[in-house]
Amino acid sequence: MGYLTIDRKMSLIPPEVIAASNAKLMSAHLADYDALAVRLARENIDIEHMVDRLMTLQVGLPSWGMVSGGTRYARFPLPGEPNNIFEKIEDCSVVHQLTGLTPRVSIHLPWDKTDDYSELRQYAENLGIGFDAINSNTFQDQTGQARSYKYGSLSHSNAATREQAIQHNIDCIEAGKVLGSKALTVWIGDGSNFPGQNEFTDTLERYLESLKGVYAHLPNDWRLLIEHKIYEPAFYSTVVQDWGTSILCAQRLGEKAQCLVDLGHHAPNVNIEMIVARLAMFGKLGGFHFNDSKYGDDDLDSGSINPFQLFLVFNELISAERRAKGQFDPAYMMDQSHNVTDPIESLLNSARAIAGAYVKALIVDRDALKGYQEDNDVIMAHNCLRLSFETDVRPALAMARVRAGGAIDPIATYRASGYRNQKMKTRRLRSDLGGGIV
Ligand code: LRH
Ligand code: MN
Repeated sequence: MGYLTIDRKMSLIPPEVIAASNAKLMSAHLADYDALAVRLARENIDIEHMVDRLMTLQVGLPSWGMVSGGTRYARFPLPGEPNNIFEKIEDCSVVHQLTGLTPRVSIHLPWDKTDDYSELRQYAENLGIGFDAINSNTFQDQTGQARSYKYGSLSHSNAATREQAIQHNIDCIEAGKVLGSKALTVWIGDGSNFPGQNEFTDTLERYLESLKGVYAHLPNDWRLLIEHKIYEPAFYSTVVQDWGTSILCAQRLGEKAQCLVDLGHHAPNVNIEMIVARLAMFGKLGGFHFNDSKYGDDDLDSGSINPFQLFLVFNELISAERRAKGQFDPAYMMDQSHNVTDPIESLLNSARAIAGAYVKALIVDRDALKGYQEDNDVIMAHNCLRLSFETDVRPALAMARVRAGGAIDPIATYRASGYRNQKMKTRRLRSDLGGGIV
């Protein structure tokens, strides 16, 4: 997506803390690395090449995931959690410093609204953090807002309400241009709770008409990412309910419009990796919100419930990348809600799970797989994937982190730094216990 590499000028975890933590683990790490190198070499895989590829992987962090998340029942504050976008970016820089994998934050407006976005950009770049897709929000009403989104936003029956929602998305693009972002993610909660409440075609036509107004304001090098979701907050119908609706809208809007796949936005047991293959085949795979779920849109840590599915998604991504001969760069971002863990620790774990799925997909013997598929040798084809998934690639992940100035064991190093304890002393303790995602 043409994002510039940003050099961190200030490190919030003292490098000596990382060095001391790594020193304890280095000899075991190097022994494990050499063993994996030998194991992979037996399959003609050069581990150094894998590590080089891994060091190009970049995953955007969700600004709203830096605070203790909530459900409709309650949110339990975390002492030392951030209170504003500046503090959220501090925590993002810690995740990037320890993993080398997360150089950008995806912000949400107006949750992260600030008076001076160039000041915010400067602050973030000083900490080595850039800005990924901007997320608009027309699923909540803001104090003093002229028209309510209770019955919808971009698809609302009232033109003035739609115009208000269009203007908000345009404001998001304007803020993003100052921040150096290159994409706008549009997820709307528009839908209905009762049969008869909405006319399905009227609502989608209104949505498309509104999005045309937003699309017209996109800079040439930007993307508009359409995020579908099966249900919630609407519980009978959702205007952009599935990938089919999303791709048809993206095709209708134009080449800068693509589809974003949030792993938690599908009915249980939907074959998400096949959706990824389909969207890639038609050149409309624009990005991801990585997370995991067991029941609904649970926004749990990536790879924490169904790591095999995450691997199968990356298997399709590597296959699509080969087909696209390089013209392929979906925006990888996380979208998680950390209700009972320290968000930094969950994101450190999730970045590692995503990197693991990526490397395991890289080591799949695709020529052998193709042969078995064409020979309908079912077991051997399946085992091609199983073998890679069952390969312990952690030494390669750790080596990439070390070479990026990060930690062999990010969680242990983070805890050794006492970062959160420090923030408990300097940050205001939030008292809002109410429900809600943030
Ligand atoms: C909707 C969603 C969307 C965000 C929100 C925080 O469920 O996935 O991506 O705007 O979560
Ligand atoms: Mn999402």
